Amino acid sequence: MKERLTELQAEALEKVKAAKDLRALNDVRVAFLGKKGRITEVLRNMGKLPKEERPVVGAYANEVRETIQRAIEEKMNQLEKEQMERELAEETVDVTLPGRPVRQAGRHPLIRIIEEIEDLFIGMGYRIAEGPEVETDYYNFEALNLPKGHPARDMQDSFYISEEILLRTHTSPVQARTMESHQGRGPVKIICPGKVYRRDNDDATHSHQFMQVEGLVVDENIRMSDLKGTLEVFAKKIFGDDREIRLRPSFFPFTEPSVEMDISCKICRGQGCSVCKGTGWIEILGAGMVHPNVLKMGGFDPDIYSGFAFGIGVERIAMLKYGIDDIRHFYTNDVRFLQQFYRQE
Ligand code: 2U9
Repeated sequence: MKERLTELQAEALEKVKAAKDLRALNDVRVAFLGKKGRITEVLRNMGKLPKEERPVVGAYANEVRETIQRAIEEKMNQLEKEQMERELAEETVDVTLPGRPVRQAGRHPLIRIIEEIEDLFIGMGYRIAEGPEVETDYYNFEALNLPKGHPARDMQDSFYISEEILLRTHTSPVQARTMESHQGRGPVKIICPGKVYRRDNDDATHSHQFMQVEGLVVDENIRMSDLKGTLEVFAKKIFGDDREIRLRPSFFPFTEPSVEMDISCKICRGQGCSVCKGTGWIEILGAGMVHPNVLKMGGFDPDIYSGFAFGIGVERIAMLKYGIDDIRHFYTNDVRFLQQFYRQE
């Protein structure tokens, strides 16, 4: 029986050695060590041996069993290692290959201007206020000293939804609402960025929908000089320290006195060119001291409080700053236009 075990051990070790993969190795294990395996079968016949031989053969059989088991384990480790190496070799990444280019997006030029304006005014202690784009006639016109019948609120100029509801024509109703919410107590110090709508035929310089940033300060002792200083800081921050400003008298129903602000033309340095139409100056915004009627309707006593307000057309600022000749470029989203702004942080 011992010889039989020795033969089986030699045969098993030979088959373990020849096993090409884990499956074949498992077949060897089942064939020799499994429940119905050949070594198990020999052990089952131990009962037929004379009593004194049984412990010796039994011990030998266990030795054979362990030898085969060890050989299988070693081979299994070796096969697993080989498989792992094969897989790693197949999955090797060539880190020297060039990558696929990723197209990077960027912020829209109008958003860049708005954020730049917001940063500047937040730095001067202003808050940002927002409001609805669909407005009531009251907040869009009435509260801003534009009573019914005023020429600036002609039905032809605005998008009316019903007799009392329209798309806001400026962001001024946000200021009117904010003033009202202060219940007659200052200070109010806000800027209002957002979309506005006017019935206009679209062309290179007009759009039926555009962006504004308007500002409002209401407190005791607010003067025209505060307005002028604020606007000068704004102009120099956006267009450069080398630009001069000037205020010209103007008219708006919601401010009195009203002004328009020009900056000196950078192209001709004040000499006169096609951009400034020969004047040396370029108009950039409108502003003024808040009309007493507007203060009153906003709940403020005009004998105690005064204020200034300004309105900035964002497209116009962006066109002047970046040299854009057609307002429609902002809305058509041609990537060739947009990507020119991507990397100018
Ligand atoms: C309140 C009081 C006063 C806002 C003002 C302007 C002057 C102005 C234009 C600039 C270019 C509009 O986008 S644009 O066409 N705006 O000139 N806006 S003062 O005055 C206000 C607003 C709200 C309560």
